[in-house]
Amino acid sequence: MSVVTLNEFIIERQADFPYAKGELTRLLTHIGVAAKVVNREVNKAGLVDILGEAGSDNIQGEQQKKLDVYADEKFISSLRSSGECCGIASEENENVVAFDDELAKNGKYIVTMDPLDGSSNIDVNVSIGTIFSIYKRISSIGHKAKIEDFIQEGTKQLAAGYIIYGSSTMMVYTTGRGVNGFTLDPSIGEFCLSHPDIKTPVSGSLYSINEGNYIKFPEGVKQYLKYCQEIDGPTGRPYTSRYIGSLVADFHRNLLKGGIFIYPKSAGYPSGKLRLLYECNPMAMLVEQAGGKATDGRGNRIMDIKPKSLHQREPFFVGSRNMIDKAEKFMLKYGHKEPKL
Ligand code: P6P
Repeated sequence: MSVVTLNEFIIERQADFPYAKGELTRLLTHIGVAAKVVNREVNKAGLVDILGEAGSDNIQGEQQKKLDVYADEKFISSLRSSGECCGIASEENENVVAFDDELAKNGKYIVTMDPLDGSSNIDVNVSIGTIFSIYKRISSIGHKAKIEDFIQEGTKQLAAGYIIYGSSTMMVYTTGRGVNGFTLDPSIGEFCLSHPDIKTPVSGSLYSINEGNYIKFPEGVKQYLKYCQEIDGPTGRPYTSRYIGSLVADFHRNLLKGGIFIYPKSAGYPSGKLRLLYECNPMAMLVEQAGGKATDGRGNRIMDIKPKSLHQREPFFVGSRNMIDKAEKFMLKYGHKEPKL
């Protein structure tokens, strides 16, 4: 079977976007380049620990950057040089990064991203990831990006995706015409199409949630967990609990195998923990394109939520359609309010 590289695939699909005239193509290509650079450093992370803690000087005497700061800088510089992106909202930066060079100010797109999600897992060699969304800017071209360019509903996303730095490194993305996965072949330094047209099973038998927070969960979540753990062979229960604590890794496994991931609001996180703009919305676009569902546990579609701020958190229920519907029924019946502890 002939290998299709990410760049070949993006160009082949460019025809889907006649209006984009190759701009979206260039953006996605630059994201792919930055992903390869970050992948190289993530794979060396263990060595850095041997040679010195992050934040100290490495053997070249250079100041060793924390990997998430490093990833943030790499993606920002790659997107800036694409000439298509006028600004970035990143988990690593309190405010938007609005580019002020002429080339970038003429960019028609903005990117929201978590450059290295789950980075606390690096020093224990657990999979981590980069998550991104691409939107058309609202403010006028030729000027610096403005906050209104970034606080758009998830339904306005033109593209969304993630890179998972795991047992292999993959880039999974959608431009609204299905979901495709590409595995990095280190021998040629290219992402190659390995998972064409990903569809997530309508039902699954995996549930992913941090059960350590059980006492802080709303009653609806507690009752749904009991449902998952009951013995009922015909429905495949008890389900299997699988929780890595790295969103990209938990999401990727459930996307391929079927399952539900829940980070609900709780007494500890009254609005949930995950960020709407650069964690929930991109994953919501991907899962819907793959036939799944993403809600806030109160019957609201994640992508319909109008953001109020850059780093806004939302409760997050994402995965196989039938499992989300069942969880929402428990939330409706038993309540989604977090307990007062
Ligand atoms: P907890 C990682 O810090 C992260 O942002 C997501 O990748 C992950 O799903 C979640 O937090 C894990 O949170 O509270 O279970 O450790």
